[in-house]
Amino acid sequence: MTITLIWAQAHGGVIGADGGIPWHLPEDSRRFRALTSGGDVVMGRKTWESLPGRFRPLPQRRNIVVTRDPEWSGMGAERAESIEGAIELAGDDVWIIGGGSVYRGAMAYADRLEVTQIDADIDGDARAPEVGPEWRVTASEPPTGWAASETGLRYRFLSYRRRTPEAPSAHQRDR
Ligand code: VY7
Repeated sequence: MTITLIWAQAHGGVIGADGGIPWHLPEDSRRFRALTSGGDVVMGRKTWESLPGRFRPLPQRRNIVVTRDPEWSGMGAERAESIEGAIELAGDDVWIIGGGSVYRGAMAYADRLEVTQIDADIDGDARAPEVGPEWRVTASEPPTGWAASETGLRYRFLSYRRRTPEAPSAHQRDR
């Protein structure tokens, strides 16, 4: 099983504002669809509610929604009571698609991160999780600098893998 977190962020890790995504970046929407299609998407209840009606459930994917509300149901969605429960329900190819609180709760289980960085100061009220030193960038598209969107925004796609635990270094050994 591979668990991947996927998000798009502006400067300062802003991922959302007022229950939505405060930009329009079609190149990112296309990449999101291409990567997640055929897999299972796990999202929080607010992210589910934020999806435009015609994209709910996200087509060609199993949609798993995390909520503590045992009464909750959504057409085309499966409910899980926790992130752990969602991961147990999911198949081999799991995509955690947000939002902020679900990313933070899922970070410990993640094998990969697919992060779209947007080179813009955009106000928001939801933030990406911290990406600590246990993560390393394994790919960047473009390899250096930024791509220019048809919208005029500058962006890049970064792929991260969890760093393999390091062997003890020489100065830690032999003591
Ligand atoms: C954005 C949309 C926004 C507005 C209109 C349509 C990364 C994204 C997410 C989540 C982008 C969105 C869409 C585009 C994708 C379509 C459904 C309609 C599909 C994320 N990097 N980017 N996201 N959609 N978690 N991570 O929701 O989407 O996938 O079928």
